[in-house]
Amino acid sequence: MVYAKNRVTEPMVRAGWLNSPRGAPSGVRGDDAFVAVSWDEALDLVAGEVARIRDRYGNPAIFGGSYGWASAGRLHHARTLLHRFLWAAGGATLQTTNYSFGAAMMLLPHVLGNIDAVVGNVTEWREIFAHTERFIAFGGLPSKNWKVASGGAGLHGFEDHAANARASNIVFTSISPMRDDGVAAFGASWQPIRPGADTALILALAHVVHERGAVDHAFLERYCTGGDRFLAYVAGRTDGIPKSPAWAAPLTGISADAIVALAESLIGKRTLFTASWALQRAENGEQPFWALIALAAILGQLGLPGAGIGFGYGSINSTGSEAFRTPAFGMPARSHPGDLSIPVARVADMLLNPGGTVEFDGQTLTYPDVHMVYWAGGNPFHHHQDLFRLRDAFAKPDTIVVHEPWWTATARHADIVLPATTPLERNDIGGSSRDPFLFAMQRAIEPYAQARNDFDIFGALAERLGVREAYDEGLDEDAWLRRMYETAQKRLAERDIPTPSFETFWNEGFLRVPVPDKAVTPLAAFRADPAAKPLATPSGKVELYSQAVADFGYADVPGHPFWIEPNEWLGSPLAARFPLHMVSTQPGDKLHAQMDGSSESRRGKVAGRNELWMHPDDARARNLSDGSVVRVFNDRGATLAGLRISDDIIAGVVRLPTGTWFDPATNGERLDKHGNPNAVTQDIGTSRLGQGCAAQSCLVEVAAYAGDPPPVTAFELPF
Ligand SMILES: Nc1nc2c(c(=O)[nH]1)N[C@H]1C(S)=C(S)[C@@H](COP(=O)(O)OP(=O)(O)OC[C@H]3O[C@@H](n4cnc5c(=O)[nH]c(N)nc54)[C@H](O)[C@@H]3O)O[C@H]1N2
Ligand SMILES: Nc1nc2c(c(=O)[nH]1)N[C@H]1C(S)=C(S)[C@@H](COP(=O)(O)OP(=O)(O)OC[C@H]3O[C@@H](n4cnc5c(=O)[nH]c(N)nc54)[C@H](O)[C@@H]3O)O[C@H]1N2
Ligand SMILES: [Mo]
Repeated sequence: MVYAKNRVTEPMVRAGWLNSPRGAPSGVRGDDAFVAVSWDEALDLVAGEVARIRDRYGNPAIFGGSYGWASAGRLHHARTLLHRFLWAAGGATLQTTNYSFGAAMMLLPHVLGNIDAVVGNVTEWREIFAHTERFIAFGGLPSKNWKVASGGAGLHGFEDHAANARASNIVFTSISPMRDDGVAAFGASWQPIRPGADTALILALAHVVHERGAVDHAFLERYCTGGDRFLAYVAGRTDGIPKSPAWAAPLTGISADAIVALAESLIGKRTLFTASWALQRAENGEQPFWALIALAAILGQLGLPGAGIGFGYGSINSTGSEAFRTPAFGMPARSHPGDLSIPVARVADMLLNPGGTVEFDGQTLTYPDVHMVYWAGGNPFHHHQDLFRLRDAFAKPDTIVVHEPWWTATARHADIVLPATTPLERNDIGGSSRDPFLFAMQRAIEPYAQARNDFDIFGALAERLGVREAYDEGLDEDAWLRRMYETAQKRLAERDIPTPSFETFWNEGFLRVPVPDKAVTPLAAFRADPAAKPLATPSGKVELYSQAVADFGYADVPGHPFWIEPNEWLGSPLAARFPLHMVSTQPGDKLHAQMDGSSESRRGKVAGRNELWMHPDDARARNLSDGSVVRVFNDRGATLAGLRISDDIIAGVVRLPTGTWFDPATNGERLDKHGNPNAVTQDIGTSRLGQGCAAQSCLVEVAAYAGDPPPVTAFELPF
């Protein structure tokens, strides 16, 4: 991929933009020629636009949110560097929360006082194997997700944990529309469920626990607010609808008997509940997480070793690993106190509605009038929802700048594309806090063609704007790497962990943080003494009823866990026209859309396109054959995928992973030729509270593609 023909080899400027006066209409983005310019000319153009927009419209008119993972190395983390540069240049509009668990990030502080339950500070596997009797995984435990951690994964625990699980007496249950390989590896049983229906199931489980007289009232009294209100709702006393197994059965597609049996199997057992982050990347995604906390609470499980709640065991590497607290820090990102941050997934709304407002966790934010978009280290034309709407949004700003190693769809929708290096072309340090390794990422080759490090590109821009000192403090790559390492040494020394010299670390290639002696049991201190160790919620307790949330007055997030039907799911009227629920999971063979053009990623394609999983009954009903090209569509657009027929997915649900490079037709049709799920997903927030990415709530229909499908051009050069 370093030498791929679709590398960006030199600074490129869109012809329409280059030939128009700055700020004037400049033709169509995403379908225009590009012209090569020298680095000096490119840097002058970018610095000139930052200065022009800032002086004419103010810093908020520059959008530098730039969501995306970029690369593992912590120094050359493009998004961080962009934020530092824009901070030095006076500020910008940014993005807050993330696509991964944005809804949980806003909800959990109201319920548990912080976001520990979702960022990995959860029950460790060693505690699970010592204490747990029931492990209930909403969304399963797919091994593919364990390959990945932001900052890099060094310790891969899936096989060990799975082997320990099979050898243990713990009963593992996966509740998911899909069977995944973790089900077999962990010896789990698979309970299929309709997507988007988890809250109904959880409420029904609570109903059975309540009916059986198994509610731990002493726990609710001492540690929670609102236990009574929640139980009154579950019993149907507030709305006349008991959330019984019979009520949940048609919503979830699970028989009432199976719900009763599952609930009874939990009573009196040390139970750990988890949900994959995917559950909350959906309309009302806050609710299944809040409801699961409530279920763990009424069973009295929070704060016990091996029990309670922890999100994301099936979502990312090192959830449940020991608390290594590996200090992997790059250059600190900076922002000004006045910089507005929009909820991350509201980017298209912002561009399309300058001066419009958005409700967000009790606040009302006003969208700025953005004239310049700057992206480095992310691929919104892969990651955002309803990409044809994003394309409309990207038509609006005066100027769009992108740094990329490759000609992604985002680069193609920019005006100025600057060629960035890959990790093989620079020195860096990688690592992440729940993984024991800090690793030296040594440069293997010289920068390819005219590629430059983001670090140096921003340095040159900062120089032109007279703010270089603020940006890099006069330090070069080597000096920053040494400073990062010294910071890590200091943090580890505070914990009496000795470290080798920088030279030794660099030559050996890694440093390994030892396993902490004792596991940390989440909420144990609170459970031991709630008065002395209150939670950081208004009541100091677990809030099963939140007055703060209720006071927001949001119908889509009432004051306690609530079943709210999504607009798009198999139970909605729209299912008459689009009868299949599409889930878009993380891809198994890559990190998001990175290096989709590589041979490894292409090997996984079906008919040269992203793979669509479909149940045999659904394929038969549509006369579709395995390996054929199909059209996945709804009112927002269409995308072409390759069909894979499988009974690892339930009927009525299809799966189209993320990670495929968006390849829109150039004739104006809302058609993606390559199978990116975001050609058809909805661009809505999870709720007014979280405003997270709601990609999983999406109905589609699938049909055979009649005639010769158009060729995929995503990996070709756009000129
Ligand atoms: N439908 C649907 N959509 C989703 C999701 C879903 O579940 N369903 N999941 C969402 C989630 S959780 C996430 S995290 C996002 C992921 O979305 P992104 O994080 O945007 O995806 P990546 O493909 O990792 O994008 C990183 C880009 O940075 C580039 N890059 C790598 N290294 C460097 C570098 O050093 N410098 C520069 N300048 N560029 C570099 C890569 O080539 C790549 O194009 O997708 C979201 N989108
Ligand atoms: N290989 C690989 N691993 C990755 C990534 C990658 O790009 N590649 N990306 C990483 C990132 S950034 C993130 S945020 C995490 C995301 O981690 P997750 O959000 O956990 O990952 P997904 O694969 O989207 O979904 C996990 C499971 O949830 C199930 N699911 C979907 N909808 C529902 C539902 O409504 N109910 C129930 N019960 N189950 C449902 C799906 O069947 C799927 O098996 O993955 C990380 N891991
Ligand atoms: Mo993510």
